[in-house]
Amino acid sequence: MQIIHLSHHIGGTDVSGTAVLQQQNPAKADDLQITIPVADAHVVEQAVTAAKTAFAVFRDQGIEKRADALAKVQQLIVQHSDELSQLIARETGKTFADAKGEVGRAARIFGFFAGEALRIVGERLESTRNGAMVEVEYAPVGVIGQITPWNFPIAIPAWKIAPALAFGNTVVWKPSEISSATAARLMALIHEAGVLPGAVNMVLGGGETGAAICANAGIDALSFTGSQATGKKVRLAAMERAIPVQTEMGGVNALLVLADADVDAAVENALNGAFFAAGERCTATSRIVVEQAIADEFVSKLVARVKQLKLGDPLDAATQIGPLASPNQKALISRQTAKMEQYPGAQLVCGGTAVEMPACFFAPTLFDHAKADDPIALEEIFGPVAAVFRVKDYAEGLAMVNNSRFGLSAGLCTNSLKYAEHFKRYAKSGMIMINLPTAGIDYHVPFGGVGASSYGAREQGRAAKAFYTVAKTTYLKA
Ligand code: UN1
Repeated sequence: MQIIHLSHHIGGTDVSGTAVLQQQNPAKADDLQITIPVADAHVVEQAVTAAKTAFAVFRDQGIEKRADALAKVQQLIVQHSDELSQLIARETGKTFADAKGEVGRAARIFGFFAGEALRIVGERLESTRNGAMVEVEYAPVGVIGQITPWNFPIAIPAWKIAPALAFGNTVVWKPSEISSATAARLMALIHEAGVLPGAVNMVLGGGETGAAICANAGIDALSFTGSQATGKKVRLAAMERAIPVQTEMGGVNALLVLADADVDAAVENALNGAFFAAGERCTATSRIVVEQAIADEFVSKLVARVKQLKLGDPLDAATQIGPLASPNQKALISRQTAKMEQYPGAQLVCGGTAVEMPACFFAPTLFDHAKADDPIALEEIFGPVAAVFRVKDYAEGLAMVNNSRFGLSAGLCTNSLKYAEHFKRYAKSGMIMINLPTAGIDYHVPFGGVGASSYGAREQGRAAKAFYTVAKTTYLKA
């Protein structure tokens, strides 16, 4: 059994505290034990002070220095890729292969924003008043409070921390208590890369630590990815203090499969979206909406593929699906699935709560004949559980896709340009996937949803500038 004691990281140094929280390997309890201190308002205040002090220096250090430091973080992540991926697998249950992909993505995000630091483009215009000019520059916001989830334990921190730094901000970051060891390794690499001490500060803990960040008067903007309930708390705290906020939450994402689609390819898209990464992606497919004409063929092919999925130790190269991230997650997904099983209408076709699974594993579960008001249509299930909704045609399918207060990612499988164009225009969603799984996004383009899925400016790609800068308008007369 390996034991890892974690510390906060404030102003360039590790700050220890009494271990309160714990995380174990969700695949096997005797492998790894991580102990985590909890930052209270006082520790958070120290971190905010360090970030404020660093901001005064960091914003004027020059864009080349920032770019170099971000590029160095990229290089260090690549160098430590195997070690980081193993830790992610052991800490969160993500498969080693998925973790490797995520670590690579995190590295590239730092690389992308190293470039962005060098092109913070402003504008210069003539004033409407003769002889005067107007300049618009994009200045840093200040100290950004960031709260990140466990399901992408390195990529999501990367897509918040890298743009914050690229545009000259400093950071107080609280990672999830389920992925704090991975966070601590990233923090150490950021430090090793030569980023100014205090520019990124990491405070560990659970909900109360997050609340202390949100309430701290020194925080200038808040960025959050996680649950609906916590997202709402973060937004309300930001409203109270009138600071910018972005919250990325879940979705009840739908994949619409039309009768003219390549059925085998559509099955693979559904399989990937619904079950890969054990369904623990905010972009995962939980509603598979299928045109009646091909529904029997589609469901039997999908069930055959689900039954072939190999569950096992995340470190084993043959494993396709690891465990859920924690006993709490397993209890939650079990409760939600049981609710579906008891609901009249939908039929369980594979998996389900009756299948006994060791540790935090949960059987990939599929329902058929679900209806618009089934529980799975209403609330996100952050696990390997999905339902097929049968519809008579495209119009009914699109209405079913849009029958949600969420709207993060919506997929369509078709060979028809007409339907693809229509779907792109009328699906109520921030991201549209044509003949691709609903999950699996690029880092150089905007990411985010509509409705209850997302709030505030988009993340990632060049869109990140909108959140991490403030437009400053100067009127100038010589
Ligand atoms: C992906 O689908 O590749 O928490 C990423 C999440 C999202 C990221 C999805 N913010 O699952």
